[in-house]
Amino acid sequence: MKTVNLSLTLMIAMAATAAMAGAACAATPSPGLEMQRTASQIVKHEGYGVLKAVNTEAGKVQLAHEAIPSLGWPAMTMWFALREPLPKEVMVGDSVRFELEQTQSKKWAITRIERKR
Ligand SMILES: [Cu+2]
Repeated sequence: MKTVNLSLTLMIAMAATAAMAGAACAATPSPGLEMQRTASQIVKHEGYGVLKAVNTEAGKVQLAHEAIPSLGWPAMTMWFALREPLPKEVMVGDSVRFELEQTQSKKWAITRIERKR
């Protein structure tokens, strides 16, 4: 009798768990969950190059960057948006180390830039 009671309790518990799981799947994900997923997809890449020009108003820098293996990019000269203002000590002609990430609109932005020492 004890065994029957136990398995019945177990079945009820399992049914309840299944119902809860079903409800969770049917519910639309909360905005918080969506944000976490997006954040975990952002990958940072590291690059090196020379600062060629600065457009302060547009918040952009032109870099002659070395190849970036993590992106499969060859060396080239291009403009990048800056996430934050350029640090004062970084000047045109400086060798720099920078970090890049892709924004939600698929554009590349520099999240960190510093003089290479
Ligand atoms: Cu490039």
